[in-house]
Amino acid sequence: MELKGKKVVVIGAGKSGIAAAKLLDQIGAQIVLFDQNESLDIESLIKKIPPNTHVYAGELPEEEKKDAALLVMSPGVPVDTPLVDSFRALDIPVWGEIELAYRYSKGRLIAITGTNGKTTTTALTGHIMRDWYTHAGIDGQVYVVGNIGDPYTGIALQTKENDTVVLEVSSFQLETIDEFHPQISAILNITPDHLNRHHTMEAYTACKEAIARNQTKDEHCILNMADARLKEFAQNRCIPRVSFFSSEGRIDAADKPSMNLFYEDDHIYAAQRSSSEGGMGGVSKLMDIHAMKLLGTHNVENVMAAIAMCAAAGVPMERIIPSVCTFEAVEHRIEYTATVNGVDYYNDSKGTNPDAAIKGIQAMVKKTVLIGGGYDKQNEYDEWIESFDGKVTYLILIGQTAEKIEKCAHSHGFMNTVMATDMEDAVNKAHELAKPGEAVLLSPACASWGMFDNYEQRGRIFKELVRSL
Ligand code: UMA
Repeated sequence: MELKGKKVVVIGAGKSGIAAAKLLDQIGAQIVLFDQNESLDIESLIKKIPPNTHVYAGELPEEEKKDAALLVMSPGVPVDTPLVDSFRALDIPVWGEIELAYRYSKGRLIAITGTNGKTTTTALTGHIMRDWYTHAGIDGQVYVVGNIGDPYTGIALQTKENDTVVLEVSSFQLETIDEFHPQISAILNITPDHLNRHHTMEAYTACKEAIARNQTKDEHCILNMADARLKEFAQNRCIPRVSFFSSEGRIDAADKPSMNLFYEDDHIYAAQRSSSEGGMGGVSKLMDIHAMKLLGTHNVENVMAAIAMCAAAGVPMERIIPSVCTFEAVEHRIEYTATVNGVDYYNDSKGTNPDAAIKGIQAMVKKTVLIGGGYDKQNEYDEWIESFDGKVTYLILIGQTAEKIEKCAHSHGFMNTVMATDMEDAVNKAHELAKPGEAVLLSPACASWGMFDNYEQRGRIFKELVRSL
């Protein structure tokens, strides 16, 4: 679609909407930027967007719709609303921000979705690809964008044929794609999430599966075999070649160039056969999981998915594995911080709800002093406490939820709770209680609000305090 000189309405004036407006300005479209928040700070918004943009907050005048050529949606804006219906009724196409970016980008596209693990897998895949570009002297760039933080539209026009875009894609973004077509895709897992937006598990699953919708049979889709929904997808609807990964032991070989990966006895293995040979195919040991800096089985899955994607992109295995070993956890996700007096400190400030915090505990291999508590989102903490399973020696509590969590811990027979006044007090108490050979984990199971601006600030303060012990 030629957009030069045409009017394009963009909904949502957050990161995606602003980046989309800039792209549209560069291709010569007339931009209408609309945000439903009537108290939006228009003065500060105007400084960030192209000068000729028509900006509206609260209500969009009817006349702005009539001659529009396209509606571009920010991911956080739902699509099943009367406003979006009114554009559709006028036969105006509706694209998500990633569809717009896709239409204007060049080079290889690797796209990653899933309920959990997307950000780590995207960052790791980008890290391996960047190492490979440097090592092989490839004259091109590797961009790591999308739901991970920087919008895809922000870099689309800069991309060249030799570049690789590694894109984290959420279900919100996949809801409004049309021709979006990665050469390599991955769906890491599908468990209930965002059902307030997608309403049913079927609709949510369909959004995730859409990542591979436009792929051809010679392209690649990486799927988690331990996820029954994804196994069924592979059998019945997935068009591209499938490479499976599994953290539940040995799986059959895949026909080259696909490659199945599995995790057994602390090692990651690849299983592959050439179709002309037939038979069982060869199994090769790729790496000992202790050589990687990420912790937890969920991270072994993320690593296997990244290995499969990079192998599909043509990166030799002898380059992939060393890059996996140098990759550090994404900030605030079970991020190794320091070792002080033989005690390892980890920052999992992103553990903002009990489910995420359970993953943090599961990832610990040593006895652990846990720091938790924070803003009260009315969650229940029983399952979190039950997951301590003899591994947590002390639970140090901060914030609004401290007493509620203490009561819950005591009701489950976990009595080693310690109250702290703030993060500094918590870190000092952890320092006193943890013995050499043990670990200290900040994984609060609560939001940070009330004590900190956001989880990032909470994590950074924790790290500064640990480093100054
Ligand atoms: N708005 C409306 N109407 C609505 C909802 C929002 O007008 O019904 C307006 C808001 O007033 C606000 C703007 O839209 O001004 C915000 O747009 P947005 O919610 O799409 O957020 P962006 O700032 O554009 O950030 C988005 C992603 N946010 C969401 O999907 C909610 C970011 O993912 C992503 O990093 C960024 O684009 C760049 O690609 C965040 C996220 O929470 C991290 N993602 C969810 C997740 O990971 O679970 C999916």
